[in-house]
Amino acid sequence: MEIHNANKTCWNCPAAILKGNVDFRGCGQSRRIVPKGDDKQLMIECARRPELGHYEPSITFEQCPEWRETEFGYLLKDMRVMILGLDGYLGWPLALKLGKLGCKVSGVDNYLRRDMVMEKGSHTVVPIARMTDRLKTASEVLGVNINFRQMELNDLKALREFIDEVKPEAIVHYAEITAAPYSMVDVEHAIKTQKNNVLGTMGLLWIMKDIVPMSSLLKLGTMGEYGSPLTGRPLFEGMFPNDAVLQWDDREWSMGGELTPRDPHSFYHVSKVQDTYNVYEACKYWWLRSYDIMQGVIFGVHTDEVAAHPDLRTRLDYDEWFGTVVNRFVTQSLLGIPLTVYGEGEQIRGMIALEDAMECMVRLIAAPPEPGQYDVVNQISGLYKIREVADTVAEVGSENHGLDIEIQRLENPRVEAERHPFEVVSSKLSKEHGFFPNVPLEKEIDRMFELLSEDEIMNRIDQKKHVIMPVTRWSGEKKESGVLEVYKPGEKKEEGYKGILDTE
Ligand code: USQ
Repeated sequence: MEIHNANKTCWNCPAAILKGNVDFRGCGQSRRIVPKGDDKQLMIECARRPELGHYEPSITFEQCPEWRETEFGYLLKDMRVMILGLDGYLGWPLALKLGKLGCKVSGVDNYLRRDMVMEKGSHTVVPIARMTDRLKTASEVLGVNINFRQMELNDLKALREFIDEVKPEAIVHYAEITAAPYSMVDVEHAIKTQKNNVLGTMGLLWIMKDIVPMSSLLKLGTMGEYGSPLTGRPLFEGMFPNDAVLQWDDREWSMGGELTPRDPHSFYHVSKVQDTYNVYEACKYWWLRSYDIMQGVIFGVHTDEVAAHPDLRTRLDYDEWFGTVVNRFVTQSLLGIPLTVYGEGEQIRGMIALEDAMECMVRLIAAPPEPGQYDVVNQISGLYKIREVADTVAEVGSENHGLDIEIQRLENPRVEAERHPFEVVSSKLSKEHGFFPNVPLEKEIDRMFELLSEDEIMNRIDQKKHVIMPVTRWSGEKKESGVLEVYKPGEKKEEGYKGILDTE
């Protein structure tokens, strides 16, 4: 089978030097790439192979000796990848995975996530080592050496210096506050979230423009940018397809290539929408290149690398602010707390296991967008109703781990549609990047039960169990949600509509 990125060329390669040869013009989705001077051809130079001089950017990854074959496609040899937010739930496993694949990994973090979870009186239930120990163990156990610097993303001077020193060929931007409920606590938390996320990304874009305009930016967005629109219109991958037409007022209006409407469901999700526009504009003005990755709700604890040693594990949160729904339900099961389904539980979300999400990221890093290209992928592997997730966690917990689990429906602390159409298009990862999900929900839930049942972790889950019941309401009130109903898994009849995931 042909490797998915074999035919990409220098045009996609971050080592290609375009400056001086090419004039870029861009407006919206219409782009013109014009050779400079009298030349009729586009010519480039290669930062990695200066001996080639000026040449046409037509060498494919398959032909180029700087790209080598891996299980995730061709990957640039010793590719310099910088991860912003390297200490986080996703940043750490990705750093290890890329390091194992031979990338030169660097990264920054200011430990904000550790601080915020502590501020809310909680802790990660999977204990994580201090950064110095993490780095030491990564080197000793996996042979992965990471160039880490503690840094605020908003310290533009320090960030600029580090990026200038490393000259990353890809930058993964995970350095954002990730939590919808945290952003809804009060005005301070809302402002902190938007300031950190929106301004952090803005600063990064300007620095990339000045120092590494050819580097590809992998920016973590969220499926929650689209929300769950009641019109039921498909959730395309960021933009309307070229042939999309709006029929209105007896006329047809072409929508092709326009960004699709966003309908975020918290001030956190709004910050991601603002990032989207800023990244989109930067690609347009400065010919930066970016994947905006609309990731669904992530869950799980496993990748081969984090499982290699206890000091390499990644964090797992279960509190109402930072714990995502599957992770919360598994810890609740272990504590004997009925699983906290908000509202009707008919909300549908796209989800993806940690291990699968990491594979997607590697595949995207291996296939950079073209100069000026702002591309969006919807990164999910399945659609689930929240009630269905609760049933699945309860089933795996009782069948494989002997637990007796109940489910409780709570007054929904959020303002969100509890019953809605949900039709998601997620075809680029499979069609263009060769990704097919490997980790079903049940499998990862089972692995979570295995790991979280360890004595030390059970103690940690028990220690902070007061952070489980939600008290942050989107209305601004502070009170615990009342219980609407308690039931046994499988007792409630499955309603008809399931959501549609279009991967073709
Ligand atoms: N939910 C429950 N019970 C719980 C927790 C959540 O019913 O105990 C429901 C929520 O009401 C919501 C759904 O589960 O309808 C998902 O909630 P979540 O807390 O797992 O996820 P969310 O707040 O949407 O945010 C998470 C991540 C965020 C990411 C997003 C992807 O924290 O960083 O952007 O998932 S998405 O949901 O697709 O927007």
